[in-house]
Amino acid sequence: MNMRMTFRWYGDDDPVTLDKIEQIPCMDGIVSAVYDTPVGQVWSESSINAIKQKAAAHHLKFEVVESVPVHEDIKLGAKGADKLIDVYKENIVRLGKAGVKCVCYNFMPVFDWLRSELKKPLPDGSNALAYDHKTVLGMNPLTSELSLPGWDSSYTKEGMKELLHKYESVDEEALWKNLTVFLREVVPVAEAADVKLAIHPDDPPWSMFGLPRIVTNKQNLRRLLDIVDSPYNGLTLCTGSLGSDPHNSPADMLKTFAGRTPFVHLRNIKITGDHCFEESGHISAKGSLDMYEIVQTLYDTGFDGWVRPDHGRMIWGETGRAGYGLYDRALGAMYLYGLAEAVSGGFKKEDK
Ligand code: DNO
Repeated sequence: MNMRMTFRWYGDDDPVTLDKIEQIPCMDGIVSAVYDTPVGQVWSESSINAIKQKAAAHHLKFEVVESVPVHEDIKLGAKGADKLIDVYKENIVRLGKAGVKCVCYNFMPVFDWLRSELKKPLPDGSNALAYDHKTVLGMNPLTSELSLPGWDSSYTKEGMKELLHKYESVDEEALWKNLTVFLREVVPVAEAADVKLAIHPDDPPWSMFGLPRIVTNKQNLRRLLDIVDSPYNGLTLCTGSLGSDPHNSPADMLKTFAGRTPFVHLRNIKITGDHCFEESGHISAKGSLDMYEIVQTLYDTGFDGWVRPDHGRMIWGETGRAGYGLYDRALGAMYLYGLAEAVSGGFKKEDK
């Protein structure tokens, strides 16, 4: 197994700085993105290279981008989508030139990941992200004051209304069609640029606000990978996103889609009811997923790619970007690294 441990870094505005990330013992690199350019525009080579240089100054690689966002007009199959797909291709080419090897993206209409609570108090005095389906069903996306990292904060109320209206005519099959167009265009460019595309599942993996969601279960992941049968059309297997539906087994998916999964988000969730969960830290004992089994599967299938700890709780009084503090993610990284060391039969000096 060649499991490279990475850590998400949100750029210069991130309170979790690179010098801190560097001190987490197992870190190979950062996962980041260009944040100074609106969705649908070409990323400047200088912005891309600046991330690479800043990471290198802290002995960290920059091989994974999360995310190159897909413009809504591509997901909608709207007029002008072809031009936006060309921009996407150009970004892949530029990233490949700068040494990026994997690009994570998602195909969720309008919203990226969604939670009903950003700071749910846990019994130990920490707090975590949580999702309660009833609460979400009661939310009005036009007036919601929730703001999450990953959401496009540039929506105005009017813009959001218009966008939701446009999706009224896009059902699941239409979304599949638009994803097919996108993949058939972009995957050959990714192959030539030696950049693995890795789609992130829908989080949570069910539909809400009447919007279609299709990257949700094993059957649909298979369908997606078959659209273009290439290792460059791959998955970001997010154990927490898929695992919040008890019908999904992340370990089984890792086994089934071995060789097509360049990037894995290793996070746990605790299912607290029907379509309800909280993010209780990484270790198996605190959540519903068996993280040992998951890392064991990576080992058994000869995983060769990048992983990262994902959302952490806020502990030790830390404040900051919900889910993306330093402390609990660092604990998660060490735990995962420990599991990997154990399943692979112990640390070998040549692994250093
Ligand atoms: C949330 C993240 C997502 C993810 C995107 C990928 O914490 O896992 O925002 O980055 O969905 O495009």
